[in-house]
Amino acid sequence: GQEVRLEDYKPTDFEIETVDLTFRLTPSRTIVTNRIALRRRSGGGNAPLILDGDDLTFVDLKIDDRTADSSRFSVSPSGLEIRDLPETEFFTLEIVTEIAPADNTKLMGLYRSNGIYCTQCEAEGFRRITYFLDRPDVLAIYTTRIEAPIKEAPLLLSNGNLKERGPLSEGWHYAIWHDPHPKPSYLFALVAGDLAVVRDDFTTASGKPVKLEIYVEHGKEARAAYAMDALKRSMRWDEERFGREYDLSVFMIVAVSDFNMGAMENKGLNVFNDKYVLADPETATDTDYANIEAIIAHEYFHNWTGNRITCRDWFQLCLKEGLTVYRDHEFSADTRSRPVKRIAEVRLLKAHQFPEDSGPLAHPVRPKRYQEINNFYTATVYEKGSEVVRMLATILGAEAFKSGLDLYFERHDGDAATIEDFLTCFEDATGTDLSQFSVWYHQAGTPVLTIGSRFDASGRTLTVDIEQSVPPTPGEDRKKLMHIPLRMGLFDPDGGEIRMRDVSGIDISGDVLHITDRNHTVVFQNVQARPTLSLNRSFSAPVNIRYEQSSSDLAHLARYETDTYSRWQALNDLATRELIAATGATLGGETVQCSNALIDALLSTVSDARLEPALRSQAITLPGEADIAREIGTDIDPDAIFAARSAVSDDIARHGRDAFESVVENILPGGRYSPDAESAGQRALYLSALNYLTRAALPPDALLPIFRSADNMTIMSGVLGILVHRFPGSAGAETALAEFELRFRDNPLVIDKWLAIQATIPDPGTLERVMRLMGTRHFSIENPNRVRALIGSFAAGNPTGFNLPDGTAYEFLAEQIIGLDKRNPQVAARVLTAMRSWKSLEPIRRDKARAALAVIAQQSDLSPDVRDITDRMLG
Ligand code: BAL
Ligand code: ZN
Repeated sequence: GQEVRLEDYKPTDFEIETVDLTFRLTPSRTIVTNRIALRRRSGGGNAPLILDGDDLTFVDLKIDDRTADSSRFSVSPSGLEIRDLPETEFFTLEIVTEIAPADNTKLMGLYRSNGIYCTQCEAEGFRRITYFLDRPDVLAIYTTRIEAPIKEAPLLLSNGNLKERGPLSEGWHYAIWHDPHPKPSYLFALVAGDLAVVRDDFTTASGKPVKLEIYVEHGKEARAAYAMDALKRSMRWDEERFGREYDLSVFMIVAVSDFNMGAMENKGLNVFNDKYVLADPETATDTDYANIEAIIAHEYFHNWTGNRITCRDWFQLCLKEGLTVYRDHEFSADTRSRPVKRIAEVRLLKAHQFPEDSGPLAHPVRPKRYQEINNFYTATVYEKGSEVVRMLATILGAEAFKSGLDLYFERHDGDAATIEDFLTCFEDATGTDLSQFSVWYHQAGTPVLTIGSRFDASGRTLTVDIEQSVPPTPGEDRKKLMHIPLRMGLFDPDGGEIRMRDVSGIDISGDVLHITDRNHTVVFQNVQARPTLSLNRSFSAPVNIRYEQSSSDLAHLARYETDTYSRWQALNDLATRELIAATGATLGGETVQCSNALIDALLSTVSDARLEPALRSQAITLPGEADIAREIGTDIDPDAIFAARSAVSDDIARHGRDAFESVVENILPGGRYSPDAESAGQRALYLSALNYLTRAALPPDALLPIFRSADNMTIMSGVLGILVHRFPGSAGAETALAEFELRFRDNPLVIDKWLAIQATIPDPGTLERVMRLMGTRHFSIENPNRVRALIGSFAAGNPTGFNLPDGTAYEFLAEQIIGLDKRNPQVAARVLTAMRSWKSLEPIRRDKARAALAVIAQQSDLSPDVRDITDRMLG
């Protein structure tokens, strides 16, 4: 592929004002007629018009309604160049192409999912439907006519409002949709097929009625109720919190079973992976419910941050994604528990974005180069992009942040904007210079703050020295200084919080230190006794903190911090330190023991009934094996980490048996299942405690009856996971797996859980199990959810089972990626990123990993997607 560079951006010579599409749908031969009205920009000269295409069969071209002479254009499956265009300012083109939705295995463009015609156009799928200026800064008004056999496709949907529908001859019918809002091609959508609908109504704050419609497969209507509820709450919240109202008379969501992404925010017609729509207590877990709520909200919020204001080019992807993730995080925080949500966000950020930022795939939140844009829908663009917006709110304060965002909505409504446009709004609204802050968008790598502190008892001063640095990342050796908002707290020996203004050797409002220089020294005065520092409270900046802090100081914070997130952070830091030491001990052949400081801190938290159960569950959930690996950083031996973590867990379980038993006996909510955050937290705590008990007293036999009597999927799959992971291959585990399969064999979304649980068994035999499962009727290489559940979970979520020292699992993955790449490059490239941290493995595994990646790289016919990932990983 050709590298695309930010600095080469140039507006188009032509604008497209209107697009009139006609689809005549049949599975293997769909005819698309695309009539576009163009306007020549002044200064364009008589440059040719070059339209993007991908895998298209050209049928016909008319210019101003006259068939074009073949000398005036050149056509290939990947482009249409038209020369000698009319010299008038306005002219029309009518382009006819033929496509085959049934053969479209890439799931980009127009394809078939379970007999349903559907589209996915972001980022560059529209060019697989027709020749077009397929880029986000070309905004046009679309009218879409769909024709199909009534029997096969009684339902015909596209963006905007339905204008007309009626019968045609020979059992066909048509519908015409019109979207009054100018939009880029990536927001185009079409759905046709036979689906059931769930309806509801919404009245906007200014009194406009909106019809809400969720389309699902027949018989699944009841499972859309929670999604509908989440949609209505999202719409209300966006009005109340951000003043954003919906702008069409209908909002539609369609659930399909084959989808590369989670969901897609097409204007007025969101298309969703059915995993993020369908839920009921028997088949969905608490996590599924929370994900549905968050993703419904995310796609809905895109209507303003993404659709009304879109991106000038794909380098600006974070403009819509980072901001929209921030908005959906805030929605969940307002709707559920803010500290619990924050802990989950940081855990996710550290698990996915930090490794990306410290490995071969590191890139800035706004990249400057790409080979394949599909590979930039990353944790950095999304999650770090959201953290950057959060820091902006921290630096400016809530009021000023809101005024900047209001200005952005007002100034750029209808625009294809840039990150510079976005930041300028905050500068203009608040008079703040954000030039240094903007480095967060332009520079890759996780900053490090190295911190030292000295307490002078006689002078009663506390001196804190802070140094910032950013490790080098691919292509960026020298790093610029950043503006890092560091929230900080001080606690006295009795656990009381020292107010910053009472020790005001410095000018500080609230508890935020603004680190802008390489070295920063703060002197606090009138400090009576050596205080304990709490750093990066509420995770105010996505940085790594290097600060030597004693275990007793961490335990002190775990007990007294008033910022609940930071309380958890202290416990987690304490546990991480212990687990790193335990890994070292394991490698040195020593026995592993857990310190009393950690055990006491964990057990007093788990038993503290004043804390919400979700928080107590988060507290006793030790850092995962991948978290420990990330903190160790180099020469990773996953087996040693697993052994160390197991030994520490055993120790905690022995000491905490009474506490865990008491939780298991008392915590579960009574009555009918409800997915609310509080009940979900109780179930999470129950499962965490039960997991520990299997290390202390509970034999595998005791788990089977709990599994069998579960009346909701959270407990059922949770107990199944504990049983299967703790006692792999045991009779109880295999019986439970068989019973689960029998009960849910016709529900693929539930079977995905069954596949994922087995793919993540920490056992050398799991590779063989995964291979065996691939041969069953439950697996299909054609369905992205199945691939992610089985192969994706194995590669990304099973550190010991996947990182076999003999490299056989790497070879297996390479073979799967090569095969999958021929069908669906986007999913293949995504699954392959599981190996992004291969360079931090110990030498034996590292060599095997490199060899497997080299096998992929040697293929001559790789997609640009997999080629790009492989090249960067090996680079
Ligand atoms: N725009 C792609 C899916 C999402 O982020 O909403
Ligand atoms: Zn998004």
